[in-house]
Amino acid sequence: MADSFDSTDPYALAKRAAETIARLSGVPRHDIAVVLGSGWSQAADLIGEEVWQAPATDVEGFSAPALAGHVGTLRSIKITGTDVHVLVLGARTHYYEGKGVEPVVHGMRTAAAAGCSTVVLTNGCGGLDRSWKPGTAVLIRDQINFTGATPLRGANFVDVTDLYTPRLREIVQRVQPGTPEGVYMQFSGPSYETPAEVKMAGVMGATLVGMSTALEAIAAREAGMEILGLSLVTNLAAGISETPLSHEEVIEAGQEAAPRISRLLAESLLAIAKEKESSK
Ligand code: 8IG
Repeated sequence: MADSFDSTDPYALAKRAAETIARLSGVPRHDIAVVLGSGWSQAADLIGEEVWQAPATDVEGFSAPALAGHVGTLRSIKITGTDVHVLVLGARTHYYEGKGVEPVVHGMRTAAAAGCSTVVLTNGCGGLDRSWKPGTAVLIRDQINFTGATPLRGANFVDVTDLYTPRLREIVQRVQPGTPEGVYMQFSGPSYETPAEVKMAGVMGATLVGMSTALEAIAAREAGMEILGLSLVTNLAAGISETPLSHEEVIEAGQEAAPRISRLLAESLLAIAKEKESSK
């Protein structure tokens, strides 16, 4: 793809990406965007009927990961029994890849340009609450952007008071009553936190720590979308548990939780879709 963020208006690039998705998928407008983070990828199979899929690199502005790894897949899925079309972003560009903030939020701007009024952001992260065993799904109630970066340019005073839409959290609470809620703090990574940093995060009011989501949420709100955030706690944050963090632990917790959280996400999407249809 010849396009690069150096020479291009990121909003214009997103608009062209959305036009490409509409042309390739044959779906003129999408309604809900879903970003599948660590542990959540199986959910794509439960959402509905797949209309289209392609490697993200077929669409303007979506780059391959910095390091070797699989390219993310873009999917268009029609939620069963509804006329609601979901744009599934199967991988994200992380801030720690060092490409700057615009590639990180390109999916959000593309989703908005594709017609989406709602985005569901999922991730895998560390938890500060000991009662959240690895494998626990937590609703994001609020966030702390601790990256020092922002996707906004200039004097653009976006209101983020209710960044994670209360009504969408209520829908998930009806699907799975008693779902815990937390405050997500995005670190730049790619190292995990030190125990001292986790302690700091707790003092600041965070209960979840990770390396994604917060910058995307800001860009999503700027683009006018309402946001649902779902975190999979794959590990207790450093220093909260007695044992050091291991990547294997993270992968294992994700695999164990996958069927359960995939159902939670699919059922929540169906409930959101039905609400959308009844308010049309
Ligand atoms: I999965 O404990 C996962 N991602 N920053 N800290 C941070 N990111 C994470 C963690 C964690 N676990």
